[in-house]
Amino acid sequence: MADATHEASSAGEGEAKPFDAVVVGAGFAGLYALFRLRAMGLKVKVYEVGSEVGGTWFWNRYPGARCDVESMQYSYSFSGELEQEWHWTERYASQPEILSYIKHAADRFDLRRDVQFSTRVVSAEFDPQTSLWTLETDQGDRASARFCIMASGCLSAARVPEYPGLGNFKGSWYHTGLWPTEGVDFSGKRVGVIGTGSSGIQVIPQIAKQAAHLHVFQRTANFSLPARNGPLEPEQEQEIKSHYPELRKRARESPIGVAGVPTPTKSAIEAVPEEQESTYQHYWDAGGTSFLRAFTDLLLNKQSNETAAAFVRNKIRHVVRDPEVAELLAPKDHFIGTKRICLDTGYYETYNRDNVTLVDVKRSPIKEITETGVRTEGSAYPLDALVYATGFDAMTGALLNIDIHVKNGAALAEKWRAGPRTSLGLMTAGFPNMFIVTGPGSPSVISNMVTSIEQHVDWIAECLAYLDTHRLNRIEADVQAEDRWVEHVNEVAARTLYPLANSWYLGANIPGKPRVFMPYLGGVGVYRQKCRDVAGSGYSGFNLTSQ
Ligand code: FAD
Ligand code: N01
Repeated sequence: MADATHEASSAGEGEAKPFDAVVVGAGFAGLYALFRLRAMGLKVKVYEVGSEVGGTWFWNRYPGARCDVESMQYSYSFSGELEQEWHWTERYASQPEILSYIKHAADRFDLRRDVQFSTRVVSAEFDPQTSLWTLETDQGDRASARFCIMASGCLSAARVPEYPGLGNFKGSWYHTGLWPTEGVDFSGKRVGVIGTGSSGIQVIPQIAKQAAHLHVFQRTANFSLPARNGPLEPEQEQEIKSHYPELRKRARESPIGVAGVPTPTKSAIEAVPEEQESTYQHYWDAGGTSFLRAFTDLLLNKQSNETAAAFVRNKIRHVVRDPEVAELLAPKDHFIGTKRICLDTGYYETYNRDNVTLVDVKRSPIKEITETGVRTEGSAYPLDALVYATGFDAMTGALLNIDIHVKNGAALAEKWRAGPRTSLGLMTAGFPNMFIVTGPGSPSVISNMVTSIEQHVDWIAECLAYLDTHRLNRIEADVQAEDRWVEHVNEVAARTLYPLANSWYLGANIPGKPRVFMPYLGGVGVYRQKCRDVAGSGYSGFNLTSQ
């Protein structure tokens, strides 16, 4: 690899520290990028806002937080030793366990020494003259490098809605995605939770156990399936560990980056009602998101989808004793699975508690946050603590929070004004040598993200090695190839029911955000092959120069 020593960039003031690559973020993606690029002999610097590694699992410390891809698969596959030595205690690990795992990986591979914590990258400028990126941080650092790797996360820009009076609340307030390190004690408190997405659905049962009273402010009911979490049986762990490489290979070639999910063979509407019922019951009892793979066309055909949705609604009605509350909790405004499906432990049962009240803020919207609590169109709710489980500016938020631009040229925010445009979700035309890990246009959030992260980082690392071998200095997505990819992503999405929902997948959760379906739905295995073909052809669709 080229020597990292070069002239300081002209962006801003002062000498920029020289590196081969600068990585933004120290979650699963940034840490693996550091590991992989360092192993190639590159001088790498990582900047991370948080004071620790972990990304998602550093920030989302709310009670009840856990993964919904089984831990034996929601984990790194790049090191056989790491796979064998780590012991997961539950089917779906809790946030503290996942964070311990990531910390362990960081220590085991001595990654921390190249990570600068508590530092936010605020700008990234590409200089076409020198072919260098210069990144500036809120701590006054300046670093320059040939390659800029954005591992800033798809769900890392936490969002609180802009309610009038937001700052007036005299009680304490929290966002699930920015949870205090020291934890929160809700004992004896009147608590409000706004939001019933995956985070709300996980945190609500836990807060309900502590609070004197919990008000849940629900705008849209979400479908949730039982996780059926439990201890990971030692035999099962051993069985997986003895076949890990094959399991990982199947995961990489599968539709969603998870091995062992049965391939459905029949459309739901081809099955008679008894068969539908018994099939859904089977998946319901097994727990997990495989429910959506019970039939071939649940995410393609409205009529088929309705059979699954009706099954889940009936389960809700069966669990929740108050029929009015059950009806409010039973989603009717979107197709099941078209908003990210939730997994829960005792969520619907929580509404049978005397200390929990569901407030329908679709019918009676939140008007303002007051000094004492929440005021809706119809009522005032006095609260001691308020929890925003209101989600993220997903997929583009963290990227666009950085002023990414070309010196005297285009800015990413301008280019993406009408929505993100990428080639393979990995690069965006006009911004040479900048790679995005699990960017919009890649399977990312529709998949087991650790599988997708490893695939992206491997692709990037191999690309950098290729440039080096061929004495090339720059790679940039070709505009026409990018247009074709964007079109392809849209076409694939349009064949499904996904774009019909007001989901964060298409930016619908952020007022004013352009509605573009962001993840690639073609499948992890298919996508992987496409990336491989591009690399194998000498990076067709990308312009490589020695400039
Ligand atoms: P992150 O983990 O988000 O890391 C990005 C890091 O970049 C953050 O630490 C952030 O602080 C840092 N950063 C951002 N901007 C800057 C900046 N300007 N300067 C410096 N640092 C910056 N996915 C699954 O596949 N399965 C699951 O079960 C699952 N569960 C989830 C549960 C929760 C509660 C959430 C919120 C997400 C979950 N996800 C899950 C998605 C999860 O985000 C990914 O699986 C994965 O952890 C992402 O890793 P990452 O490194 O790409 O991003
Ligand atoms: O965020 P969300 P999340 N007034 O956007 C409501 C991953 N994750 O943090 O639907 C009132 O899904 C909003 O209502 P509506 C996973 O990928 C995984 O829960 O917009 N309500 C919704 O109910 C997930 O999808 C796990 O009407 C408002 C909620 O807030 C992603 O992270 C756990 C509102 C936001 O739901 C995000 O999940 C946690 C307003 N103005 C997270 N604005 C696992 O289990 C928003 N809401 C693996």
